[in-house]
Formats: sequence, C-alpha cells, structure tokens
Amino acid sequence: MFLETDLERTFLAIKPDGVQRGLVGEIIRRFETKGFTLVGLKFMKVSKELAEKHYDVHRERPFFPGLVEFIISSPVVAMVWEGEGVVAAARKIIGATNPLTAEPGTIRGDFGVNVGRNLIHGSDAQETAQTEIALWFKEEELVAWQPHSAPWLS
Ligand code: 3AN
Repeated sequence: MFLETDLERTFLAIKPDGVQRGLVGEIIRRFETKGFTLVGLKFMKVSKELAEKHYDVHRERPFFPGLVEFIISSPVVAMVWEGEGVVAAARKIIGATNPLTAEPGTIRGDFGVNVGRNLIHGSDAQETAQTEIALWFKEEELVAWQPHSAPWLS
C-alpha cells in the first residue's frame, strides 16, 4: 500500500519506430505488469513546434534536425504513468540511450539497434517529467484514478 504523497508521474512517448514496428502493446504491457498506473494516453502526430520544444536541450546537437524530422514523421503514443518511483523505474525499464549498449531485458536492449531509433522517450528526472507532462497534456486529459478502487476487484 502506498501513500498518496508517494505518487509521482512521468511522461513517456512511444516514438514513430515503436509504433511502426507494432510494439505499442508490448511496451505498454511492461509498465502495466510492473504495477504502474496509466493516467494519460493519446495517439497523435507531433507538430514541429512541439518536437522542437520537447527536445530543446538538444537544440545545438548535430542530431537535432534529424531527431525533430523523425519525431514528426509519423504518429507517436504519448503517455503519462503514475506510481511510486516511476520516473527512475521507467528509465530502467527503457534502458540506456544507445540500444546496442542497453541491457537485455530493457525495451531498448530487447528491440533496438540504432541510437536515432530507440523506440521510446522517458523523462529523465521528476522536474523534467513535470515540464514534459505540461507540454504534452492538458490537465483535463489526465485521469486521476486508483486501480484498486474498482468495486469488482474487491
Ligand atoms: P534519452 O532518450 O535516453 O534520455 P537523450 O536525452 O540523451 O537520451 O537523447 C534524446 C534523444 O536524442 C534520444 N532518445 C535519441 O533519439 C536521440 N539521440 C541521442 N543521441 C543521439 C545520437 N548520437 N545520434 C542520433 N540521435 C541521438
């Protein structure tokens, strides 16, 4: 049993390569079966403006233009997940940035090869998560609920 105050949220996005390779269900399954709670989900094409804001810290990096082009090229699955320690745990479930060095058992380690096609984004810290959630979701698109509150489970 966790206390309300322990709950934190993170922003995850299944990138165009994850969607195109049919990995949406597999990726969501890993967060569900771990025990985290989905509180926001949308399938969407990303505008150039949103992509540039999201990756603003990488603006000066050589891969920035290609990264933005890739993210806007076809739909992504944007999500907010909730649970105790979810920001750090999601990063572990996702694995290292470069799929070639990501541990087997992680999403990138199991399904990826190329650093520019690493399947999924996950917020790197609690503060970043708050910024990214506010950037991608309106407050009314997030659903506050507790999985164990369903009457048919008790
Ligand atoms: P992470 O997604 O693991 O937090 P960051 O924040 O260093 O990694 O990089 C953001 C994104 O930029 C990565 N998910 C990846 O798609 C892309 N990226 C990072 N490094 C490179 C690189 N050397 N070449 C191409 N794309 C890169």
